[in-house]
Amino acid sequence: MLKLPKDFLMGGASAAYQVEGATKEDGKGKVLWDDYLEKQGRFSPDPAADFYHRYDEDLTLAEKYGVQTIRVSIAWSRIFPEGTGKVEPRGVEYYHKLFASCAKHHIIPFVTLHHFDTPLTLHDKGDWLSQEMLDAFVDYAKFCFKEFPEVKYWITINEPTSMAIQQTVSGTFPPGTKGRFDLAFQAEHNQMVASARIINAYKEMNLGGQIGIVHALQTVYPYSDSPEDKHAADLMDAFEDRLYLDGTLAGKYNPETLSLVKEILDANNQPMFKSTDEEMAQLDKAAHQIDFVGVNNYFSKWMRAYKGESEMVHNGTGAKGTSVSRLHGIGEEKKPDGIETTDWDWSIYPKGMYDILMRIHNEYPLVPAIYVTENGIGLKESLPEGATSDTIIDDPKRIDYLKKYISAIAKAINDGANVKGYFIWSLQDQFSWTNGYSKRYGLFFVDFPTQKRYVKKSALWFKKLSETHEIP
Ligand code: BGP
Repeated sequence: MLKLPKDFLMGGASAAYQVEGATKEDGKGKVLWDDYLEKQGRFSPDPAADFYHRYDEDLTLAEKYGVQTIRVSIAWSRIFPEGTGKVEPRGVEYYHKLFASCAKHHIIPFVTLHHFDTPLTLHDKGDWLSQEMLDAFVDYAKFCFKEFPEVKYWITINEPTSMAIQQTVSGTFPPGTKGRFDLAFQAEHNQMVASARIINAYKEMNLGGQIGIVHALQTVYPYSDSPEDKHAADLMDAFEDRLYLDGTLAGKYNPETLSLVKEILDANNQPMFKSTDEEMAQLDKAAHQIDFVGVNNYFSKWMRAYKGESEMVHNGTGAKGTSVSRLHGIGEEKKPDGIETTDWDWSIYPKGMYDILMRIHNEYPLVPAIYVTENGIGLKESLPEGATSDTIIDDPKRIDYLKKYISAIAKAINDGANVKGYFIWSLQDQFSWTNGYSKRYGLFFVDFPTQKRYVKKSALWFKKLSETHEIP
């Protein structure tokens, strides 16, 4: 039986906008999503899991089921409703109460400063493309470091790539721009610079905690052994993984990575992103001080060569087999026969998790530790008729998924990767940015209309693993 190390942390993940609800309460400022979602009319971020009022209930459950650590994010616009300037004391107070509740339940908070929820005022000024946003983010981070000394683990930014690619390439995040690879690369470089400035500032403040960044990392494989398909895989990898591993964990961009990026941009007649020597010095300094990298890995990708126009169809409803992803200048996604997928077309491929952890271990030796900061499976789940508060929701697919992926992590640890913890996405069922409420990931089922919580079988499985460190 595979085992995890004794000091391995078992956790649950969340993000402010996906769990808190209460988007109009206690002086919270608007974020990029509020008006956008209202206009879209598909679903509302309220009530989410009403964590703003029910955090203690969720942390009680978490403690009971062996969750030793949680990922939460601070909603920047609860603290600075306008992004900068005036502080909202009720927002500050809320997070002090949340962290006190964590301490009461012996749960370590890993706190993300930006998880896809830019304050509207700064989004309107260009979001990650604006220098003003970068400076405001550094100020907000420093405020948090001083204000919340009870936090010992900080994450600067969640998934810079997903944010940028969805904002300006696939158009699935506000403002919904499509096909602008140049803007995505610039926004990603800017996020890495902002993250580096924050890591360097945190280290100067000498607060004794740890700090890292979280990346969405998908292992990319060629669809066939042909040189064309292999090259498409290399391009996709540069686009989604390699540039950010280089920038944040090596502190410099490998010339080969840059030439792949340039090839994508040239094919789309778009300019290369800009960087300055001073920014590169910040990246280099941060890569030598970063304490950990967070890996969010759910699925892997297979690429084949493609010469046509870009075409992306997002499966946001769970209608299996409806996703399309063909990117001009990169390639086409095509899964080999026999690869299992979820209803949202995400491949289930634990070897991809093993491969990405080993890649970081082998190719990015500066980073001292890795946490798997998100992994899990979205499923369509419902409350059985006549359910009582003791009803346990059966979720065998989740248990099977977790078993396979956590085994892949254990194997990577045995092979030398310094993976220190695992956070399931997600702690409880939450609101999903582009899927609303029907894609459930939680260890705990949330009946959204009543906000009642129900335990899933995976929570029992998780508890056993957390207590024994043996993968059941
Ligand atoms: C990650 C995000 C999370 C979460 C998760 C699941 O990219 O960091 O915020 O949403 O993916 O994605 P989805 O909700 O689209 O299924």
